[in-house]
Amino acid sequence: MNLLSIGGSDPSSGAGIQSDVKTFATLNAYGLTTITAITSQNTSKFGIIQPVSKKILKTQLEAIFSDFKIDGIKIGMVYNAENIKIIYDKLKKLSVPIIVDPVIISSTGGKLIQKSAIKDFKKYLIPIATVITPNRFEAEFISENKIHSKKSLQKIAKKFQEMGAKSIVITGLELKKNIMTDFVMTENQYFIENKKINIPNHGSGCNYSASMIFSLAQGKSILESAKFAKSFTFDSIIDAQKIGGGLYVTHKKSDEIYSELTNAINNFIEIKNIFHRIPECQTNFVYSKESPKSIMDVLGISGRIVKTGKKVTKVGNLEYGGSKHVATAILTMNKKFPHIRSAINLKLQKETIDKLEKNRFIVKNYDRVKEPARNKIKEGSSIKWGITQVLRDSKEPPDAIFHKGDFGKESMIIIFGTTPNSVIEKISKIF
Ligand code: PXL
Repeated sequence: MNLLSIGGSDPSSGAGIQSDVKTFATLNAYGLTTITAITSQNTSKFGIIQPVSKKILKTQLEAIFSDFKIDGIKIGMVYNAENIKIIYDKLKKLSVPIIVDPVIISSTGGKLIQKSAIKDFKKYLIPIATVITPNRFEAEFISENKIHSKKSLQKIAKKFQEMGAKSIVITGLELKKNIMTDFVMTENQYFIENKKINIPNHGSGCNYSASMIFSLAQGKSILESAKFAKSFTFDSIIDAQKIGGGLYVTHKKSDEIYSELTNAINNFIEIKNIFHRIPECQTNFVYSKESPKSIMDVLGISGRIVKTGKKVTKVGNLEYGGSKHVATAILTMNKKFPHIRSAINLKLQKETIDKLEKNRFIVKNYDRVKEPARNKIKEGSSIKWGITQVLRDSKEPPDAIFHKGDFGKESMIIIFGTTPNSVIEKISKIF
């Protein structure tokens, strides 16, 4: 996925385009940038701003749009009216999600937009916004209204919609003590709440809009994307570091579960002739957090690993909650053997079982035909029932569990391991 950040350069990398590239990388998306202005600032002091020339802004955008397929765009600091018009001109005909983050003042007091540009900001940029993401101050400043009640929030959000923004998220509202609320207005209205974290920081606003464009570009709804962005930003403040002498710089650490599973999936796909092992219902590969509570703690592929002819590819993205069946298998296994956190489902073949046994792996099976009828009705409950049967008298975790199917149900084998790499190691011993 290619995401474009249009904004200012911040040499501390805490905010601006540098921060967005970090956010996109953490999310495993590719980040492209277009610089509107260069600032000199650090974590304690804001220096000066030099906007770029019209020509270099224009040609940066042309360079990007002539070469890359862009899946989503975030607009941050634009600084002046000239820049606004050029950006509008290059973006007005695009049909990708666009987040407009109306940055006005930096956390260290720098003025990130000229007063004279506000009019054009409203005229040109707000109408191209799929979502506009002001914080409380920015919402009040642009709408020229004060937030003092839920009613006034609705009024301001409506005002933004009248200016042309499709949706609005007003972030950072302390409507209740120690709770940070974001107000989301699409066709409907929502409040998203989370604990307040008292870490004065540099970067959280940029983290919010950058992570939200990632989610929108994946085809998620405004509400889902706002929830994702809130949680991402929460983590980025929790993980903030004191890099310099002033404010903490926010940055969400990369998710090791995500990177390890991504690598393992890539390795799996590369195994020679692996298409023979993909079942009709296709394959999922999952990796659970420690002590998972539900499938939402298990990372899996929202689509599947699919075969088309002799080619095997990953369809969909890695998401927590992305798998139901294989995730349920790992949840059931993990309950009894907490160190087992990864699994993959493959086509059941005699050759596979023979090879597993030859390598002295523990292979167990259950009979789906014996599943009580009332259990079968519940979607996804068979796998839980079957694995529970197998584990009832297992002292050690099985490396693989299979069943031979039932009327209309395909047979299947699931290989388990402590990590995706350990699953791949087992597979490489048998294929
Ligand atoms: O967080 C808003 C922001 C955006 N862009 C640049 C910034 C800041 C805040 O400091 O410096 C370049």
